[in-house]
Amino acid sequence: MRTPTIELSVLSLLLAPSLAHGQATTAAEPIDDEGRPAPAAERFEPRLDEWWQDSVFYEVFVRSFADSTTGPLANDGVGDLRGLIERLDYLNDGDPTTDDDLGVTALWLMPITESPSYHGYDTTDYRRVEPDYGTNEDFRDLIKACRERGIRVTIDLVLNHCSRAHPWFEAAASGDPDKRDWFIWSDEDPGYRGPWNQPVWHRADGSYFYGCFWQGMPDLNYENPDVTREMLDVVRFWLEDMGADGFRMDAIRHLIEDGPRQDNTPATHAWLQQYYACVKNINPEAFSVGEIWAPSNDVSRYVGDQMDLAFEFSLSDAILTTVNTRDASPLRKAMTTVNELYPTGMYATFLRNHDQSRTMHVLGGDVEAAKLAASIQFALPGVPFMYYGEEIGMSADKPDPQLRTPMQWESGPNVGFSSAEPWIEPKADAESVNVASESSDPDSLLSHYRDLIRERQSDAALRKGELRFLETRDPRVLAFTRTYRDDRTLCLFNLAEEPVSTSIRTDDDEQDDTAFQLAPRSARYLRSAAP
Ligand SMILES: [Ca+2]
Ligand SMILES: [Ca+2]
Ligand SMILES: [Ca+2]
Repeated sequence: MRTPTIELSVLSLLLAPSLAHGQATTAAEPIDDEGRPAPAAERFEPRLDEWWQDSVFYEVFVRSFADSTTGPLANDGVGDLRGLIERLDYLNDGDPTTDDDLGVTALWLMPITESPSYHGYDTTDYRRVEPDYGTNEDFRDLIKACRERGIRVTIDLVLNHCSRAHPWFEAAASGDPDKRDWFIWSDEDPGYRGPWNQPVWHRADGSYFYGCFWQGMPDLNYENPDVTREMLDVVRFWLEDMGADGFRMDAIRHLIEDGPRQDNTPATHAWLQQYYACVKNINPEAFSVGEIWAPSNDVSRYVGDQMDLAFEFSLSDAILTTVNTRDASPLRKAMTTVNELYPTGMYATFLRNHDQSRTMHVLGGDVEAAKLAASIQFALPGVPFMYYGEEIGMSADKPDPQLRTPMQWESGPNVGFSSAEPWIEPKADAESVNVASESSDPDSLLSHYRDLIRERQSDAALRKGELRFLETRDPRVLAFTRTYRDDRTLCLFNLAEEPVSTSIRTDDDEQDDTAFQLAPRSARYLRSAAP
């Protein structure tokens, strides 16, 4: 095994005061036999007072959210930061007395830095806003507008790889000795393939470079302290100079390879521990959520000293499976595992993201099923994330660009997204599935999401409470309590398409079951004082 070459001396200026902060280092951590940190529940207590524990996040693909109506990028069929600012009142108008806004309190912007691709996951400049989206000044204006509404802003940070057209890689490929070792080279083709059997070694002029995802995205070499120093300064730049509140960390299980072992390596965990200390030293309130698309047992090892939260992919699949099969057991099984591996709430819940078929597609176009899935997600522990358009029930399947089509603001050819022809054709269901028609309909999915978000934001037990499953003796009924200090909320879900009568022992101290009548495909949150 190669030794991690992250040199503390390189980072010492950035890191030194973080030891006083208390989150940076833990001596003598439990380590598994592969040299990895133990799951977070074995190492950390819950941190329920952090701001993200009270947040609802909304994932925005800027290119498809809203085209601006004034300014240099207006009406060109491409979404931009000014367009997003114009639509912020839809997300949260900052006025607690109105309830016709969605009520989200934080954004995750998919990559916004300069890139030759439509999606932006291959940047050519880590410090410059993509010109299609605006300028760095536009980003600062977005931050200001969001602050006024109580919205935090996190951005996608893609550390693992950049664009093959990045000047760093072009210099490296041409043999520039300053940049050659910023990437990973081999004179011969090492011959092995990647974690999903993809080719990872790509030919460039007489040698081979490593690119985990594809030949257009070379991996950066995080065993080179110059790369580490540069990228930690990128982190500092976005937090300090640009005013971002944190990062959604793309593909972090792939950061540092150990030959053919290419994910979840001990060196990756060690690097991220240094990253985390650096971030908290810059700003103790700065936030990191990790994308580790892997089983819960692997994901949980990143939380607490590398990431604040990580996306719980297994749990998201289990929510949708439970709704589709009308059977509570997949969700119970996944959530029991999650409870064992993470401190309460230290993961991110979601239904689908920009890489996955949309929820409405997975649920066969059933609006009541989509409401139920959202009701389950917002009743679970963990910080909820939602992907743009999910709240109105946009439906889409792969390929990826179809998952990222224009936000459907209204009916009509350009769906209210732009006055010009959009960069990609909007989905045909925009005629009926759109913000304008659902806003005024109290039975719409959008109204349901607005209510759910307000319910959660007004109930500390739903946000922070420990979860305990209740026995229902009926697989069609999902029941659990959430308890936080003196508050308890009983959450009941009828997964079936017919009314269900059920009796549930809501507390061990009680002598008798309580009878409940549950409407078809329904959710109920019942608040009480903790016993
Ligand atoms: Ca535009
Ligand atoms: Ca409001
Ligand atoms: Ca890598």
